[in-house]
Amino acid sequence: MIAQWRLRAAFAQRLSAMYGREVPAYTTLVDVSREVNEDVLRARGAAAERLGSVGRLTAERHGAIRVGTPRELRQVARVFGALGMRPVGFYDLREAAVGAVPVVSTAFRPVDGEELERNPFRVFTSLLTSADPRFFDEELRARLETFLSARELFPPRLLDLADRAAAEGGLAEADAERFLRLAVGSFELSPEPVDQAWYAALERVSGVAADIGGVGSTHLNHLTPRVLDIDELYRRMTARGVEMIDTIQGPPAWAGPDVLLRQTSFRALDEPRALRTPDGTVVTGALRVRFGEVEARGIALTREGRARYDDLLALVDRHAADQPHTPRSALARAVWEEHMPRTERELAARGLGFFTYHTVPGRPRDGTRPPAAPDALLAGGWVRAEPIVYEDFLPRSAAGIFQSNLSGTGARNAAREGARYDAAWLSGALDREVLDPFTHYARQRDASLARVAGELGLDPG
Ligand code: OOG
Ligand code: NI
Repeated sequence: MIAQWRLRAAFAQRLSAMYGREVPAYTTLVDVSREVNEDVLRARGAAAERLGSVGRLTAERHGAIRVGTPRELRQVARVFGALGMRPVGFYDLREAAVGAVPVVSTAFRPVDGEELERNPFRVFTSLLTSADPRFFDEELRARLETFLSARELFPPRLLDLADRAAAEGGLAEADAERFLRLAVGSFELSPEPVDQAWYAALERVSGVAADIGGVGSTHLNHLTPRVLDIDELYRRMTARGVEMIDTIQGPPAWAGPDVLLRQTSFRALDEPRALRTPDGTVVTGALRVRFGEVEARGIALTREGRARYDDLLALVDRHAADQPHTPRSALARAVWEEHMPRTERELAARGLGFFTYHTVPGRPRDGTRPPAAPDALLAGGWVRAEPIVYEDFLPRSAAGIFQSNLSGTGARNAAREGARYDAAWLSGALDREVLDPFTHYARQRDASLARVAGELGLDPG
């Protein structure tokens, strides 16, 4: 029996090999990431592994895919469910301040700590919001839905195997092989000709709408390795002549603790695709939708910490509007230095970051009773705090990544009322619960505190 986590690791590895064949610049990105990680490990030693072991980091990837209908999304959930990945978080990219995109998204990922350590593979999954009248009028919506209902993204055999893997916790070897082949094959770029006029009609709304609804199958949009020093990676990729997007999304480079997620990408590249022209002939054209992205992960923030992050983003926006000639990164650094805790200790003490707490063995028992509050336990040397890594995504960064890889701006009719898509709607559409990331991190922290309380004999509550 091949357990689910092994299926997940094998799937991630095969997908990576496939994407390297399809998009050779991705291989460069993986090579440069590896070099940067080796250099950082050499320079910083064990400290470099504070947010994840080298083993985990080296294998770590996230993918991004895009689908058209709730039915397709439910099928995706079955395929990823087989790999022990559950939907976590709801991201509404339609509302993004920077360039709205007609999708709502979630991320499929392993949830508990042991599973993440075994293999943290995750997939940012977006669903086209064809019912949102700000993007699609009635006629286009009807055409879109007819087109999408006629396509089959996942072969029935794959879905059967997926259900079996989820029910039984894995698959026998031969079935595992079949499952992996069919699953990877479902995300390959199809050689089927793209209907040029239909693609162009959707492109007028958004390049993402065309990429999703203008073709007869789905494909991996990008695959993202994790790097320990994203600023250095950006410099090295640029030095190699790879054109990167203008910025690194997320928190700025600064001297304080790394939090949440920093991401950047190389620009979408022309890929040869077969196109069916309006007179029916098939020609080789080029479409530009797929890219390579890289990310650095930091400490998960609590709701309060996240609110602080969002406030600081808005503050940086205001400064940037007032000082258009100063680089945004410099403005952001100054804002962070003023408003963000500069140490992990302070991040924990102010309740802004998520940590797990661990009893310090061999602390001299000097007759005093350990205090109850985590902060006092830390200050008194009874416990140490280990950061919880942020395993999720950021809507504004995601919108920035989407947008910077689109050529046109698309069209959104702001006068119309938007269709309601929210986390509850998505749970219903998926027919499984979309987990709330904050609840999940809090649960990890609370379990560690309960353990500490037991070990130190603290009063419960
Ligand atoms: C997804 C863009 C968002 C991320 O890492 O934030 C994303 C897409 O382009 O389909 O992948
Ligand atoms: Ni991504």
